[in-house]
Amino acid sequence: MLFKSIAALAAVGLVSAQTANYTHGAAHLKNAVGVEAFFTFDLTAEGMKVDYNATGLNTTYAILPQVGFEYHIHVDAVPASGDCMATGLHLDPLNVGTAKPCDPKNLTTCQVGDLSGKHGNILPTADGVIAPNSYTDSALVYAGPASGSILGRSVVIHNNGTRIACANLIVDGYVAPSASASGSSPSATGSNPPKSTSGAVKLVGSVALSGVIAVMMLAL
Ligand SMILES: [Cu+2]
Repeated sequence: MLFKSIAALAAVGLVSAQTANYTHGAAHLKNAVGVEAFFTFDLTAEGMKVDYNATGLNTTYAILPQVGFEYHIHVDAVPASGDCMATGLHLDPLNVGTAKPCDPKNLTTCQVGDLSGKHGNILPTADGVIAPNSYTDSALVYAGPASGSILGRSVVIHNNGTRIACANLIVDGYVAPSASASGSSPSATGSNPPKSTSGAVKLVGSVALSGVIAVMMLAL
């Protein structure tokens, strides 16, 4: 038990040391038919503060206006071609999958990248203007790219499943690895984490699991 406690402490320490490196990211999505959206991701003491606003998301454009637009963090960056289909799946480091719908009241049922599942779809408006919106999501982290980090990812907006707009999440100070260097960790700071920290990042990536760690520590 003592070893577990020390390991948990060490893991948390490593994660906070890493996340201190990056604090701000932004994604600017734009498509050919007038959809434009701005997302920012700011690391705060409470978690990742997400802000967004958009234009072009009108009720005519939405196939299902009452459902609105879904949006997610996808694992892969948008290629030079701009093809949103090339961004891969939702960021899902805990392998939650999509078999069960995301229940915002139980975040363990939600993929980390399923932002609209956790925080609500973007509902279209008559003029397409989406007023500024904001929330904090503590599952989103800036950490090693092999983990559940949002570094090097993309933001994708869907309309009834179709990927209508996407853009890379550009994080201040972060340089994405080149395609040929996949598997190696890029480092703007020289503080590459050892591979073993990825499990720890996944753990603290979830509010619920963080709670489990806290309870475990109390029990010791
Ligand atoms: Cu998506």
